[in-house]
Amino acid sequence: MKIDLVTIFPGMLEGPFKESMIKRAVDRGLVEINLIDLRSYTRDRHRQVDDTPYGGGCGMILKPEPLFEAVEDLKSKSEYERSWVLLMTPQGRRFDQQAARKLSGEKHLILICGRYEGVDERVRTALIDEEFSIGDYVLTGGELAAAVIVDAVVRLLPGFITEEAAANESFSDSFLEHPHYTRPSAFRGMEVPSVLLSGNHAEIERWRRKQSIKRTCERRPDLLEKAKLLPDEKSYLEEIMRQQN
Ligand code: 6GU
Repeated sequence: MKIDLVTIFPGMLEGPFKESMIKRAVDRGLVEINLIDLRSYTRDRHRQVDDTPYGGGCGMILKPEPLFEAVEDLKSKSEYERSWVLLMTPQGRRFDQQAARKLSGEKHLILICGRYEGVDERVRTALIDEEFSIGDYVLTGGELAAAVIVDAVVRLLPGFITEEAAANESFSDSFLEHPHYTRPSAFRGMEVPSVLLSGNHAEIERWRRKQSIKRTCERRPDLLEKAKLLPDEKSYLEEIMRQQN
């Protein structure tokens, strides 16, 4: 996969892809990540990327010409037939795991980081395939949102995570994680649940699923509405609900 990030602050995006697992994916050639400075697609002496809004009002709007030239150039340089162009904006659809899964099937993503009051409407209508927000709060620009989306997408690429982790994915989509423990088995009077020390893997798996459902029920009941529950999971849930009421 190839990911191009178009921004006027490339420095904001340098850190996140140079560490840890995403760096490994880049080093292993699973993904190529390029930071593109929007200013390099300006032609005027002042390298102007934004301008005041027609009709008046405060704030600056990203001009169409540099964005069109950037996206057209990146598409023409790509070896892939199809490029999928995303705009990071608080007005976009809320990004979630399902969107991450869909994007991970693309070969070439171009992420445009919005800034200021927004982008010229002609960019939206003629250049962008999909608009994303990462949540209901306001960021100073789309750079951090783009970093979040790249992270979520890259970890889903084939070969990134182990088979076992991939198999767990559909479960973790609908339920929160169960509690985790590591050594020591007793710490400041707090004991690790004995089932985890029992060596009984079937029993441990049952305990974990039950804890996952309990946590989800307590903290994110909205997730349970979307979940496809197995019959035994349904009975756990009913038991937990009865205990809550
Ligand atoms: Cl994509 N951009 C901005 N500026 N703020 C946001 C956002 C994006 N997603 C949530 N808040």
